Amino acid sequence: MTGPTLVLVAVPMRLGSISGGRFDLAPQAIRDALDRFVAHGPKEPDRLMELGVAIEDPGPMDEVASMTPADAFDRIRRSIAVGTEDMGRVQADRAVVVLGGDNSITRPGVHAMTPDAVFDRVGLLTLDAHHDLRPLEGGLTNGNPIRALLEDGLPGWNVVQVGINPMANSPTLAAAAEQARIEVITATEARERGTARVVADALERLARRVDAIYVDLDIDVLDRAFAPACPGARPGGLTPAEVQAAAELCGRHPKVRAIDVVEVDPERDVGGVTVLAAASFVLAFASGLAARSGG
Ligand SMILES: [Mn+2]
Repeated sequence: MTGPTLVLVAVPMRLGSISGGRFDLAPQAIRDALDRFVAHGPKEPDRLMELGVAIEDPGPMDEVASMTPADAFDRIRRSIAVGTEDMGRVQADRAVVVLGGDNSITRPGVHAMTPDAVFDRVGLLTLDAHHDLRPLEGGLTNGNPIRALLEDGLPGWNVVQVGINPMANSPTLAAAAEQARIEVITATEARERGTARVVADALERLARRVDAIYVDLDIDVLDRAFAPACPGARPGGLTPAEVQAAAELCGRHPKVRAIDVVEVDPERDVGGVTVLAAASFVLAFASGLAARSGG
């Protein structure tokens, strides 16, 4: 057997962003940054050295950069769904890393977990400073993918949000999360209880009632000191080491089919801090995936 496969789906979506920015540049920037880690060599771009994880890269969807979230929805949904499959069947030792792009891509990403838009057995873990529950009036944006998914039929109790910053979300949005019965764990709570423990528990709780888990990793879950390229990052967020541990646990879990890495604008980065952190999360996820083999 060939071992686990990581499928890198580049989604250079940018028009979903409320604040604007070059989120379309992030897939290539993160891809390039992978070469600056020893687990991934530039001479073997299709393999994560030593981990035994093969990389498949269907190539960027350049056209998405000039499309609205509504127009790009089906294109993105299909690419992620296909990435989870080998010869038309979903495989437990395959996982998709969706290289965003802005956070609006989480909606098609979650849709890719179910062929028929029935969400009872689909779980969503967000590592994000924000609820992303803004109103839908005015269209789909990076501020409302979770609101859109609830409207689409995703049960709120299938959603766990880790890393929420209470200073970065209005009380109205916090109330909306509570009303939808979304489980919310703030960055402070995660730090106190141990972020790795919190994420492991969340994955186990979700896995008891769903067949497929999608992870939304908004890099603004990091403290702003670690994520200058994320317009939404604020002081008080998680550290790169905490998010690496979380990403590895996600990669390890057999029900996690896809993780997106979103909200990085490389033009705002300082010293490569954010892009390198994002690349390290891809590698942490891959090393978790490597541990799935033989399962
Ligand atoms: Mn977000």
